[in-house]
Amino acid sequence: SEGRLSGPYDHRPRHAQTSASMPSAQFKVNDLVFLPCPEGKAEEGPFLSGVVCEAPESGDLVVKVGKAQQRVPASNLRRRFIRDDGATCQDNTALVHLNDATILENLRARHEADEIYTYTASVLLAVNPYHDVTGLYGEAQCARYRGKHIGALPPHPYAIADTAYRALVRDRKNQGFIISGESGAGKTETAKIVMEYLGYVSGSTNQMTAQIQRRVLQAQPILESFGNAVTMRNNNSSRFGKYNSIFFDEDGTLCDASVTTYLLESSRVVVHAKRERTYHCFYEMLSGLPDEKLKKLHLDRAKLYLLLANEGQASATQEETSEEKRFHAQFKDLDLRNFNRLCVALRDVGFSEEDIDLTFQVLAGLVHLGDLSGAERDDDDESATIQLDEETLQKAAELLGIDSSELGSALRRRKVKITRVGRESIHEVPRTTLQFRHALFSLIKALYKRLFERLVARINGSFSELRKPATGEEEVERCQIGILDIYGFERLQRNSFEQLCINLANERLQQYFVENVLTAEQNLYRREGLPWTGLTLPDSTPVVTAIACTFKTLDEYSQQLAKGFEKTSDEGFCQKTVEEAQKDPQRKEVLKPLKMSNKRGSSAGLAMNEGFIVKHYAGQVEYNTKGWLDKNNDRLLVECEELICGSECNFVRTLGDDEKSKVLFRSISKKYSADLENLLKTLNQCHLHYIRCFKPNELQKRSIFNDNLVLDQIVQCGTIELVKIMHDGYPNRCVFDELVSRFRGRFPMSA
Ligand code: AOV
Ligand code: MG
Repeated sequence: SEGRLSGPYDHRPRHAQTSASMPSAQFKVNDLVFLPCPEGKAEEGPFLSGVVCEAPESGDLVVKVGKAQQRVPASNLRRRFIRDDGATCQDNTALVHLNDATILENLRARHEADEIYTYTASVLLAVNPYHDVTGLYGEAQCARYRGKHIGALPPHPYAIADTAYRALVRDRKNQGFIISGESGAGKTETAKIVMEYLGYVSGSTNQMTAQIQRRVLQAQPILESFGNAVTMRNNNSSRFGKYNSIFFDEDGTLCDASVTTYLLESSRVVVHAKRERTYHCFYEMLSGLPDEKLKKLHLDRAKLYLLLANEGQASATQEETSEEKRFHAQFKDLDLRNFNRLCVALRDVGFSEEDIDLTFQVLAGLVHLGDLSGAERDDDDESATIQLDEETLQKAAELLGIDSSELGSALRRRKVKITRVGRESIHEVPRTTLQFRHALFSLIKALYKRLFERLVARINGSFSELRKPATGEEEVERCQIGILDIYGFERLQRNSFEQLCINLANERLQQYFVENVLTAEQNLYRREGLPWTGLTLPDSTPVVTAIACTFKTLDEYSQQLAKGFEKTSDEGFCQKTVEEAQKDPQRKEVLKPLKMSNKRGSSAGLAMNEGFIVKHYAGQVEYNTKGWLDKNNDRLLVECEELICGSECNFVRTLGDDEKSKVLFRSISKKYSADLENLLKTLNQCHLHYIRCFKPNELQKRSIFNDNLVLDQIVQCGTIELVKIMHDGYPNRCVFDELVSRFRGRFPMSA
C-alpha cells in the first residue's frame, strides 16, 4: 500500500507541541516516560518507553531505553503510568497522564484484549477488530445495556444508543449520530450496531413497529449490495453516503424511517482500479442466480465480463486474465451468501418477485452493454463507424427493452446541429472511438445511478406504506434519531472528482465537530470562569472555501463544455482553479499547483495542468482533474436519454429523465454541496453523539495494531484536544431550569 503522506497535521511537530509545556523540573529519577522513536526507525512505532535515570536541574535528561541510555530534552518526553493491576482505562480522560502516547497505549492494550470500545468523555472510540468478537452484540447484550447509565458497563455503541434513545423520550429532542473515520475503520458496521439497538429498544411492540424495525435493518444489505464495493482499503467499502432517520412517536415507539443517500460513485460502474471491483450486486447476481434465470439474461456464470473486470481487460494477456480471475475467485462464496441475503432483504422490504427479476434484468443489460466497450473504429477514416458486436448489442437491447438498431445508431453516431444561412439542420456524424466509449459509459453510469436511486426511493416508500393512514387529525409530533454513515476520508493512488467530494464531506464534518464540540466546550469554560488557557484548534475553513471556489469554477467550465465550446478543457479549468487560489492568501496555503510542492512534478506523473494538491486535515491529497467537466454534469447525452425514455420496458422507462426543458447542464457539485449543507442543518437540530472509528492496520487483519497508523488517526481527528478539554471539564452538566423542572417535587424542598 502507498505510504501515508504527512499532511498539515503531520504528527511529528505536533508531538513536540503536545508536551512542550512540560518543564524538565517536573521529571524525577525513576519516572516512566515515552520518547519519540528516532528518525529512520519509524517501523518500531512512534514512541519508545523508558525510565528517567538522571534529571538535572537544567539541560537534557538521561533516559534508559532497554539496556541503552539516551540524552533527551525534557520537551520530547511524555509521562507514562502503569497501574498496579495493569488495567486499561475505559475512558481516556481518566488516564493519569494525558498525552498522545498514553492514549495510544491504552487503545492498543484494549484492542489486544478485544475491548474495542473506549470512551473519551462522551465520544466513543471504536477500533476495528476485524473479526467477530464473541458475545459482544445481540439481544442478550442489548438487554444488558438497556436503561443503564453510561459507564456502568464497558463502553459500547449500545450504551450511546441507549443514552440517545432515553434523551429523545425524555426531552423530546432529535438525536443524531455522527460516525466518522477513514475508509475501512468500521463506520458502516457501527451504524448497523446502533440501528440494531434502536430497533431493539423501540420496536416489536406491535406488528407494525416490528415490521418497520425489520425493514430498517433489511434496507442495509440492499444498499450495500448496490452501493458498496471491494476497494484496496476495504472489501466492503461504501461508495455513497447515507443518513438513516428513525422516527419515534410520543411514547418512544418506532413509527417510521427514511434513508437519504449522497452521491454514489457512479464512475465505478464502468472503471475501477486493479484489485478492486465494481458494485457487489453484479458479482452476486452471477454467483447466485439459478441457471435457468441466467440463461434468460444471456449470462454465463464463468465469463469475465468487461464491466466486472478491471480496466484494460479488453486487451489483456492470458496471464493477466487468469490473475484477474484468481482475484475474483476469493469472493465467490461471500457473493453467493450475499446474493441470498439480498433476495431475502428485497422481499422483506416489499419487492415483488417481478420487481426483483426486473432489477436483475437491468443489471444484466448493463453487463452486456459493458461488453461493447472494447469496440473500435478506424479513426483515420472519418466516415467509418464503430464496429459493434451484433450479438452483444442484441442482448443488451433486448434486456433493456430498446430497439437494437436504435441503440446501435445512438452509440455509433452523434447528432450535430448545423446553422447555415440562418437555417438550422441536424446532421448525424460518426462518433470517434473515444466519443463512442464516452457515450456508452455515460449511458451505463446513468442507468446504474438511477437504478440505485430508485431502490432508495422504493425503500423509503416501503416505510410509508406501513404507516397508519393519515386520519386527518393533526400529525402526531414525532422525533427522530439520525445515523450518519458516510464514505471515509480517501487518499488513493489516483484521486478524482469523487474523492474531492468525499473528502469535502469529511472536512465539513470535522469542522462541525471542532466548532460544535471543541470550540463550544472552550467557550463554556470561559463563560463559566474556569481557568483555561485554551488550545489552538485546527480550522477547516480555508480548505472548505477553496473547494467551494473550485466547484464554482468547475460549474462555469462544465456549462461551457455542455454548450459545445470547443476550447473548454479540463486543463483550462485546472489552471484557472490554481491561479485563483494563489490570489487568496488563505486559499493558497491549502490548494497548491502540482509543481510547487513537488519538484519532480506529481507523484502520479501528472503535468502541471492535470491536477492540484489540497492539504486536508487528514493529509495532503493530489487530485487528477481529468474528466471533471464531464463528471460534474448530471445531464445525459440527448441521444442516450431518448433511448431510455423510449424503452418498451416500463421499469426502464421510469429510469428515464424526460425533463422537457433544453438544459444541457445540471451541476453535480452544486447539488452535492447543497445536500451536504442541508444535512448539516438537520444535524444542527439534533443533540449529537460522536463515534470515531479507527483502523488498526492496512491489511484488514485481526490482531494487528499498527501504532503509526493509529496515532495518525488519533491526531487527525482531534482526539488529543478533546481529551485535554474534557479532562479538565465536568462530565455532567445540566441547565439549571431543566434541572429544576426534572426534579421538582421529587425531593423535599427546603424553604
Ligand atoms: P467503513 O464503513 O468505515 O469504511 P466498514 O464498516 O465497512 O468500514 O468496516 C470494514 C470491515 O471491518 C467490515 O467489513 C468488517 O469486516 C470489519 N469490521 C468493522 N467493524 C467491525 C466490528 N465491530 N466487528 C467485527 N468486524 C468489524 V468506507 O465505507 O470504505 O469509508 O467507505
Ligand atoms: Mg462504509
